Amino acid sequence: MTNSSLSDLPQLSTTQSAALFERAKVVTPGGVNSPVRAFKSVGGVPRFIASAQGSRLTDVDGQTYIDYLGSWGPMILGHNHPRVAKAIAQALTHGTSYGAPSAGEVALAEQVCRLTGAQKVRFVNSGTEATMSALRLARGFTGRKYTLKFRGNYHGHADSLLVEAGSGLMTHAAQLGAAAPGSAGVPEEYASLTLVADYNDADSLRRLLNERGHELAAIIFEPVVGNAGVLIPTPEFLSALHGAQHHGCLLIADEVMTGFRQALGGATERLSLRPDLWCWGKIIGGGLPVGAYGGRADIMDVVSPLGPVYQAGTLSGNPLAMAAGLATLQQLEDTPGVYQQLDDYGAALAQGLREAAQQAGVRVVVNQLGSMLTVFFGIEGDVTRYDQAAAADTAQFATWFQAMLTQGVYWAPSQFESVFISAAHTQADLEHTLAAAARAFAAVGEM
Ligand code: KE4
Repeated sequence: MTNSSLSDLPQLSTTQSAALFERAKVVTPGGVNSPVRAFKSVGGVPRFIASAQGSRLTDVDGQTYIDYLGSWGPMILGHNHPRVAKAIAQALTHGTSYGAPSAGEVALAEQVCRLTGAQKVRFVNSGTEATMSALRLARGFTGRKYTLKFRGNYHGHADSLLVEAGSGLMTHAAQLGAAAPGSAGVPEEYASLTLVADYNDADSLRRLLNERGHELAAIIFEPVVGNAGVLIPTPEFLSALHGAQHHGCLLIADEVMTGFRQALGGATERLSLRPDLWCWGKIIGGGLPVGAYGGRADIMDVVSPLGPVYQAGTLSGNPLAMAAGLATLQQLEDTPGVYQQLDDYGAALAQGLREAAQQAGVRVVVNQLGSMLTVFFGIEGDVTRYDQAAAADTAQFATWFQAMLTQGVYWAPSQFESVFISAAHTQADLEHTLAAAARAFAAVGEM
């Protein structure tokens, strides 16, 4: 295989995407409804998507891509899975929203409790709503006001959580050369109630718990970090995390990304976690807007209308979204070996990428667990902590991303994100991806 620089790679038409992007920028900040979609850290024209099927996206210029975004996680079955599409279509014949309880909410809540070990669940409309509500609940249940998160973990955009967060904030901070990712508009009074520690630093966590554990309402964490790029927890760190419970501090597993992805029971099952509360999103809605929080009944019963912690939502438990989420979880449960298939693809992709990068003389670290994976550029050794991930070469990543995109592979458009493999990805997809990666690494090698 002759290696080629970027200039030798196919040049795709982006005429329609560019035209839509210009229109969008007139009426929407940055032309997008979520910052990372604007391609600011990787450059070029963000692709406006016309349709999606299985492992493929097709943009408005007719270009089709192997999709490793999967809508940032929800599409674990692949796009437009027939069982999910049929469930939504059937629900639609009964209307779209009632503002009153319906059977689908009960069925999905029962399914989530059965698969995760949660005793009670409350549905909301996004992962952000789930984490925001879970933290309020933890404060209300414990009567304590401080919470703790980890540098580079992202839990959505609630004010108190936009403190040294990952995902788009980390991407944006890297572009600005900022010392720590945060957001304007969050009063320091709010931020001061959120303590920040280093992920995978068990000693510092234990010290902090000994000093301030009695003040903490909760620790919230990503069981497998996706929002600094993928960081895999060490057993020692997970043990130190559970030590929080000895201080009366609740443990909140933010499984918005890992829930029903790392295993049917989420990272909790895969890593034998024992949280007091969980947060879910993405897969739980099967591509429609659903978030949820849940856990111990004695804690959940503090939520209105039973208890004094208020939380509400017009579209919570939406019948179409419940149908999509239930069909997705049922399909995952009814597909023997699906998680082994995802793990096998992830491992083969990771190893193939390492070999292709080595062949091109490009230094990368590939972190992969199950169907989540990140290629960190310009570094070597282990990447288990935020500061190691933050040192990655974002310019090399951007070159690689564009070289992959132009070869029909849609990777996550940021160095500090995970990709998401679906059950619809095939051996042919893997082979095409690795062939494209070899050419993309060659382009990086010529930078
Ligand atoms: P949403 O409010 O975006 O549904 O969920 C927030 C959230 C909470 N917790 C975790 C662990 C998450 O990963 C997320 C959202 N993930 C990002 C991707 N890194 C969503 C993509 C985006 O912001 O556009």
